[in-house]
Amino acid sequence: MGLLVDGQWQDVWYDTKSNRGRFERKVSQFRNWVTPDGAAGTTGHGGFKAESGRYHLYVSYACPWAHRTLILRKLKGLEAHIGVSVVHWIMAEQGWTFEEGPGVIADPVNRVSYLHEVYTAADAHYSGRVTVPVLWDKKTDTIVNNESAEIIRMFNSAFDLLPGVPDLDLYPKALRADIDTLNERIYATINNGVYRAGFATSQEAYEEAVVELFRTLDWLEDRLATQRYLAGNTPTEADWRLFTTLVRFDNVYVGHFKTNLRRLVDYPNLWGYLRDLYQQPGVAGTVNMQHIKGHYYGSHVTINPTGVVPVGPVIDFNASHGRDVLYPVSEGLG
Ligand SMILES: N[C@@H](CCC(=O)N[C@@H](CS)C(=O)NCC(=O)O)C(=O)O
Repeated sequence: MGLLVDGQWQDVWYDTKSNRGRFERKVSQFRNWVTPDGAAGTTGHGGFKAESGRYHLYVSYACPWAHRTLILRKLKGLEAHIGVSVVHWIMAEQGWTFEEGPGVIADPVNRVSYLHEVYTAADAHYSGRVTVPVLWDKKTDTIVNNESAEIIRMFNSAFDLLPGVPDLDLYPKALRADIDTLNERIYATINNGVYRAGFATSQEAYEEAVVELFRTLDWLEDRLATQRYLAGNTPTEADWRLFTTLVRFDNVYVGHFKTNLRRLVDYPNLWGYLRDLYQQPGVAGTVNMQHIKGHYYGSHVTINPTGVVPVGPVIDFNASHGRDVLYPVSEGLG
């Protein structure tokens, strides 16, 4: 676990001391966009045209942010157009590596052993954290973007003209304001909230994060009593962003990050909703619980010094969810 300083790798843990025990996530630095014609996107410069086989995605199955990009890649039929490499679940002295192991997919593009070498290949003087996901451009040999929220937006629409890409819009114009509002609260209190709880090194910082986290879960539990998905009757980007945290909740966060006021299975609506999303075609294949549990319990030595990974809990994501009562699929299609 570490970071790059002027292109040199240093093995250091997160600094929470300077901020009264609070974990603060740093802003991602590569912010260019792939667009249908190569024009500049929301941030950064242009020059990154959507072309089949041009881009490569680096992910960890363990990471909830990277997991979003894998789901969008799957749902948008981009597997044939964008290659993928998967790091080993243990993030140790050298950060993310491509050490051999079940589920690990080595790097056929830069042929590196460590993810930090991908960052220095893009910028020999890079300073900052070495995070997944990373979207790499094989044509100009650089990182296009390392911010999951932006990568999923590109996947949602930039590649729509390529063959086999389904007509599926997870960020439809009419729902954008709603999705943005949901994302904002869910990011701060749930997606990043579990990390704020788990990485806190003061009681006060931990409790603050846990209270906000469960307040939002309670709010969502009510919302999902009358509607099948967060923004209505079909899943949108907001659902997939929430999903990757929820699917890790009982298996990891409740124990490892101490977010244990309630388990997810104690929320009937959220739990049914999670199973509903898990059972959508293609999604279960993006969930690798061995990498997920192995990563958190095995890599965060400040939290779990023994690295022992718990055996349970027993959770059946395939149990029937009953959510179609709220909005049957047939109605959606008809
Ligand atoms: N804002 C980034 C966050 C990505 C991120 O923090 N990924 C974690 C894994 S879950 C990581 O690679 N951490 C390595 C580190 O912080 O050194 C995004 O959403 O893409």
